[in-house]
Amino acid sequence: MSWPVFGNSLFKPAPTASPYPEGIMDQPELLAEILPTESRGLWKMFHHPTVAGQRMVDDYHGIKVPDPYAWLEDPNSEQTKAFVEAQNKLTMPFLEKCTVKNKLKERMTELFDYPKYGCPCRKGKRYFYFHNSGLQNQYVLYVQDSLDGEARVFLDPNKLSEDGTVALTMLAFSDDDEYLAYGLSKSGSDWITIKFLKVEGPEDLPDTLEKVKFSCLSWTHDGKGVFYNRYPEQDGSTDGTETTSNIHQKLYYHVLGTDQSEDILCAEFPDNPKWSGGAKVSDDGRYVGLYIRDGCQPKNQVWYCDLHLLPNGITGLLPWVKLIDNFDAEYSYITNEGPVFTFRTNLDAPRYRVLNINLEQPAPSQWKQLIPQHPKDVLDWATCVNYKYLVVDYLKDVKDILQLYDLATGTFLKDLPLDVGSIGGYSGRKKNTEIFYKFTSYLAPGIIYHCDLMKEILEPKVFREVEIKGFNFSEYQTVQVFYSSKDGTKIPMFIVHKKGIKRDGSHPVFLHGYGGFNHSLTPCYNVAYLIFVRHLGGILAVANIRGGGEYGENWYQAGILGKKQKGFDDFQCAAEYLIQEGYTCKEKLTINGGSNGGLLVGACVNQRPDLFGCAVVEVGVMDMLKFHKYTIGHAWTSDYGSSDNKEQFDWLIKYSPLHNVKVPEGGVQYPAMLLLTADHDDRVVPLHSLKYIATVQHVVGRSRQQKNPLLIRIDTKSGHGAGKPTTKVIEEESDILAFVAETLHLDWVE
Ligand code: X98
Repeated sequence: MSWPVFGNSLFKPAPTASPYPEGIMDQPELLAEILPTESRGLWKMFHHPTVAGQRMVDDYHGIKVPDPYAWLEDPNSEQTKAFVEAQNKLTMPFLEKCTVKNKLKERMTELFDYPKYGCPCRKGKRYFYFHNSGLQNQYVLYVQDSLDGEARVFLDPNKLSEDGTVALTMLAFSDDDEYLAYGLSKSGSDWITIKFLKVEGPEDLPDTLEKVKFSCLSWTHDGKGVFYNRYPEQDGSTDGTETTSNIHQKLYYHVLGTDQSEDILCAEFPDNPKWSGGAKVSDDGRYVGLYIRDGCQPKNQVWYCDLHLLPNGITGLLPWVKLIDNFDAEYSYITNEGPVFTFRTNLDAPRYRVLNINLEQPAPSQWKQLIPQHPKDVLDWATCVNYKYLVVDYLKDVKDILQLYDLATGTFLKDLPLDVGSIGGYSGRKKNTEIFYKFTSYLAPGIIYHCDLMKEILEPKVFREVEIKGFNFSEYQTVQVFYSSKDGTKIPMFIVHKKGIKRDGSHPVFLHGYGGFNHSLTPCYNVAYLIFVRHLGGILAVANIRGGGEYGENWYQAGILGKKQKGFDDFQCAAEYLIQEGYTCKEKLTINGGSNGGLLVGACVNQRPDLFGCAVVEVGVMDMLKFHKYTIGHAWTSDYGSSDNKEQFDWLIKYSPLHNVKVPEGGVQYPAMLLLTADHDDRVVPLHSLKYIATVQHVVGRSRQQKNPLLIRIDTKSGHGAGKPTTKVIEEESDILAFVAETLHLDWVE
């Protein structure tokens, strides 16, 4: 039996020697001819390369599903390399020749060039903070002896590569603040190398830890060493270009001054290869907690070990005590007072609450609630400061609220002032008497507040405010609307636009979404969004669709697994709302998302090609039948399910972007599409985008009605997004907006 969506039309005759893109690869001179020679309009004569499919068919529960571009799953094959080259040879000149590309890049560079600061963090007698002077590829770590003292460069990742592709991705100071362990990632990969510094000096230490990924980094308070996670040796490369599944992660302890080969294995889960367990040494240094995850769901087990009960220190697998030995709920460590541990949990509380568990009376009946679940708002995070306070962040209709509570009693003490937007940074530790927090929003690059908790009157003061020259924020506004989705559910959406616009359906809209993994899209500053609004006369819309964490676990559960379509409906209804309300028309509407949001955009294009003028898919998950086979993809089955299960296969095949590409009826075109991926994306491996573009170009691109371009941009020395150097961000964002402007015929507004 074959799945009805697939006829044999996907197959071309099986290639004899090489399944290269035909035509283009055989006749390089043709390439010059088919590329646009003038900037606007000529792309309508554009031909996508035809790519040979192979007669690969997979069998899922008795259902035959063709996979003609399975050969693109090998990143190292000559065929795949040739495919990537051929696609880039089409896309890059197209993007270069877009009318407004140069203006976009120039303005993007100008607006990125402002001093950016992270929150200072007190470490012993010093303060540390991240700072980017404007266009530096990576933030630099600075140190100062007092808040108004001279700032000195402490660690500058820009010195570690010519092109800024080495990024500092994690930091952990020892309890006495004498040592620093830090993680470096190359070319955007999730793989990390951990290095060490003596803070005084600073002085580089020889210790180097490799094969580290998805790791904790936590010092024992004796300063002897750190807990971290690593994966076993694997065949082939370990640089982020491989697709090998990440399983059997283990927890190790590294003693400073020793070789990694001597590291002590502290926890492993041989019967549960997908589990991952990060360790955290408690605030008082007495215990080490093991927080075990199975996938990406907001649920974990909690094991612990009393380090005082190890007469010879850490010498092998730790004698773990299982405090929580099931995945019924999530327990995030906040702090502990002796054996009384304070957790943020969603146990019987989909909007989360704070709970005390005494290790000496661990039965659930003995657990004590410290802060109850809020009737509406989501308790997003909580942390301890000045020994006696809890700083608690709530999400209220997708905006952050910051409050202070008493740790001993759970009593509410006061609100910490915050404008309408998000917390874009926080620092403060139990043993510190002060906190810093950063406010950000679509029209606010960042205000850092400082609050000394030793003062009688707790009054946060503005510590640093960023000023952007040459942009008048007062001409713009952000509104939040609540529109109805297909089933009547009200969905929040932020809309950012110039004040006083007429709702005459004429404005270009850039509609962004994510909708998964309990992740909330709260308002934050984004230069590219601003440029779209200011110089392309556009409107930014961010829809907080189901599957995200915006209203807690219920909102998340309402848009995952068998209900994934709900999030797609929400997004399509956002588009319809924006059209109905006169913000835009479908010809001027771009949809965009990355990662799980790329899946969202891919699924929506297949389902409603008529509704959008342009679609930009960044690092998307496009093959829903095979995603779990590559790198950390197995962890996403908690959101998606897996094609290995018949019922879940039935959900996935219905919306998988790769498996639902078809020529629309009634002369409708696919919107102009730009896909983006990168060679070191080991979070969502590039094969998703490569197979999808091959399919969409073959099935849709060859149809007579399809005039809109269907392109892919494949970057090098780049990954899923984290640690991307500023140069690459500017180039990529300019390319995206150039593509949108070119394909939707948007003029530059001076
Ligand atoms: C992930 O895949 C998260 C990946 N990941 C981590 C870390 N730990 C993990 C433990 C188990 C499984 C995955 C883990 O990043 C981690 C630990 C310590 C420090 C830093 C990281 N995510 C999903 C993703 O990237 C959604 C958000 C997180 N996706 C890509 C989902 C679909 C597309």
